[in-house]
Amino acid sequence: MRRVIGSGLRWLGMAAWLGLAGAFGAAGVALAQDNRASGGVVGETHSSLGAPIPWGIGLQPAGGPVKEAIHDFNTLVLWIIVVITAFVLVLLAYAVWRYREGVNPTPSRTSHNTVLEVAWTVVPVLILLIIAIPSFRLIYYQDRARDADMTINVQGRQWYWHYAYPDHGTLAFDSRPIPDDELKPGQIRSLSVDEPLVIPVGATVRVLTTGQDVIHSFFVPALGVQKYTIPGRTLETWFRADREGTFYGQCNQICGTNHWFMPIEVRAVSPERFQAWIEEAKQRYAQGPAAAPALAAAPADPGLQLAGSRR
Ligand SMILES: [Cu+2]
Repeated sequence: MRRVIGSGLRWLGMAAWLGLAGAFGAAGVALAQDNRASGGVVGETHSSLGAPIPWGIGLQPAGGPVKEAIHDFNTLVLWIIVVITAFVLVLLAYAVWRYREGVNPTPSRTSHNTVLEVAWTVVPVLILLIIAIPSFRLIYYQDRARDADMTINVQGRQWYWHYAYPDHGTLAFDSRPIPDDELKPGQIRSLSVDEPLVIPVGATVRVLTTGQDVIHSFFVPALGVQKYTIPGRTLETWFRADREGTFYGQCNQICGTNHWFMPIEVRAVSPERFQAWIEEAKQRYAQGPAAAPALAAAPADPGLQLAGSRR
């Protein structure tokens, strides 16, 4: 009788674990769908596409081709993980059930099986190959823009961002977050900035990053861009926004006390609006000969000069 109760309890325990796993899985899928749905709606308003949302799970909606490629790769790996996890779960459940003490009192003492051992070595190698090939392809895709329409220099500084548009003369400016008590409706705390990075929709933007003091990292999830900004070095990457919208990001390299003070706001606008902004920005940021140009004003930074000279 005790044995029956014991085995019953064990089964109950296992059923509970399976139930819990199923519930978590279902919740995860539901939240992922919820996330996608709200991303779509937000995207239509053009106000906060490419921003984190409450209870968001999964990747932010793609704002351009680099992020789409990341989504594809993420989906591939996710499904491989799902299949492996399900396979192991089924195998485990079967072994527990089939070889339980009640039906299998004398266990087999087999310790080697050549076919099995070769299989469980070769199959994981094949799985890694299936992951590695698109992974490398993605890394090289993100690496640099083959035919860039424009270049933006991004410099991480303690603690704000400095952006320069070398294709438009000396146009350069700093970008800082908006204080909590000055936020206007539609602006996001700790993400909205006073001077966003503005880009034209559909343009392939080459991004050259450097750091002025310590290592920062330029990270805009919805555009699929993440690059260190390292003092004395110029790194290259690129992005393109395929639709108008605002894409938020943050410095995601712990860079000091005010690390949180480095949000990124990228605004993708129509080419006409971009031209208008360029003209207006040139006026607004026009500085006296003493203060400008920004590139010449930073002789201690060979990285940025190199970036400027690459035009
Ligand atoms: Cu930083």
